Amino acid sequence: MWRVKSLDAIMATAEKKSLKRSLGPVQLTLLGIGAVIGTGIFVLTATAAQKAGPGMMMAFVVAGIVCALAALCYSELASMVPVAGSAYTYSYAVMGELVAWLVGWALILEYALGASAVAVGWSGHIVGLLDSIGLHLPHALTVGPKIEFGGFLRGGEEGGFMNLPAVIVTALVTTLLVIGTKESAQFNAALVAVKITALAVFILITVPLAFGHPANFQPFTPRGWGNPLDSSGVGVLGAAASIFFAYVGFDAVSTAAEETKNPQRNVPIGLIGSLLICTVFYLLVAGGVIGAYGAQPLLGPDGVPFAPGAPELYASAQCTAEHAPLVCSKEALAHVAREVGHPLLGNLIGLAATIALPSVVLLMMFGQTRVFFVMARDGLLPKGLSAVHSRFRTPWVITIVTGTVVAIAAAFLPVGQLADYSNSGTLFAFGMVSLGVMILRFTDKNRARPFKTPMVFVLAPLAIVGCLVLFLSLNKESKNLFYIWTAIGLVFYFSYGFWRSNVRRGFEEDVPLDDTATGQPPA
Ligand code: ALA
Repeated sequence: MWRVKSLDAIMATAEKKSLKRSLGPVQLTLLGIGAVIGTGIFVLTATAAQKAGPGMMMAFVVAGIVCALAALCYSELASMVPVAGSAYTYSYAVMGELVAWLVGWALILEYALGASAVAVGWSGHIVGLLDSIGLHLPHALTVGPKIEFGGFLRGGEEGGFMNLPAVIVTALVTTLLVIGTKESAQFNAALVAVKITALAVFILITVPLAFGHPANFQPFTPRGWGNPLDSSGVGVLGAAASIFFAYVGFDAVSTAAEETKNPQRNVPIGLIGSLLICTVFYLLVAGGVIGAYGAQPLLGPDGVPFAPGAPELYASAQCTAEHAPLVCSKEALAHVAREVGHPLLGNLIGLAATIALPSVVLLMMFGQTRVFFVMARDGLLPKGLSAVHSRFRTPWVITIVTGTVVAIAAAFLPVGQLADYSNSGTLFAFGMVSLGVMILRFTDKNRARPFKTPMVFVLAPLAIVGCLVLFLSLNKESKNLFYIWTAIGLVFYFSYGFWRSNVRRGFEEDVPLDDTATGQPPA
């Protein structure tokens, strides 16, 4: 289980294989921005406010710093090993199969549940838009049922049954992915423009107002900084652990390395470029939200703040009244714009999110299918999953499996909880990548590093500590789900992957897959 897949073998398999190299640096940065700006900023701003009040600005900074540190580590590995599979592939080469498996397993939380979270965020916007034109969908079909299960599954609302819009968008995206990557990337570029425009409009209408309301920034940290050791999941660190979701997705760039032209140069540009652009936008948006509208947490009847996204919060008198506070909204930015005197622009921001969020679902599901694809190619998951469609050249079986998982989670769980589950997997993967980059500096000193993480022995440990602190700052449901998920993964590995692994069986290149990839039956 400690066997590694050699870097040379990884590169050789990639050379031979099957996905088209079609992405350049601009497309790749757009891929990054397309994957990053989404539900986090458009929706979870409300969750962050309930956890930290105006202190959520600090949460954006903390989460952004942790992501930037992880991105620097990612870039070194992505430029050295420019193949599909991102954190999973790197871990296989550096820390061995068991760690790689656990990372790949955690990436299912990141990508699949992340895609579900964004699909639910999309649902909030389409429901809001339809409401604004007088079309009210039945409540039961817009939220999941109230769930409280064993301390690791929590969510839903009174009277909810399933989130139908979220299921529909997932089905549409799955279809696009089966049709093909190239089309998807071009589609993505147009939608990135829509998102950037919406955020820019939001900043233009709210930031000037913010200067007139300095009192909205007081008290700045009504729930303190939070304590990673008490599992409450609130305060600035609790908000950072959730809002971290707003930055996730830049690693989709490295996941697409195998489909990138000149990946040695273009992958680091795509990763770091997209992260920088997003951070600037987020801080301006957060400042605008707080200053123009206010972002204080909502207190329950007992004077204690509601749990973010709790059924009681949505049922409270303040949330059911008109002009509800930010923390009640499932379409935070559209809501704030409407409430500060721009109903039309608010609806347009909602429309922009409705148009653009499916691209985030698409990118996260794209990441998931590529990770699954490589894991199946390596023999850790059943081979049949990695079948490539003869006409579209896409891993269609795995895409449909992924779509089904994403749709089920989106149907029944709320956005905030899904995002937190997703973050638990992402933080684990980022931590492992940051560890891997240091190990590789010792074990493979001489290999060319087109991008070198600066001050790696300072920045990589900081990235690891940052990931750990954010992980511990998640609420207890998310941490418990992560532990249970990991335990299931271990059982699966020792009963399947351990025995079926290509590396164990002594062939590092997968000949049958290359045959499948060309659409020909294996010889
Ligand atoms: N960062 C992406 C989002 O916020 C996943 O939707």
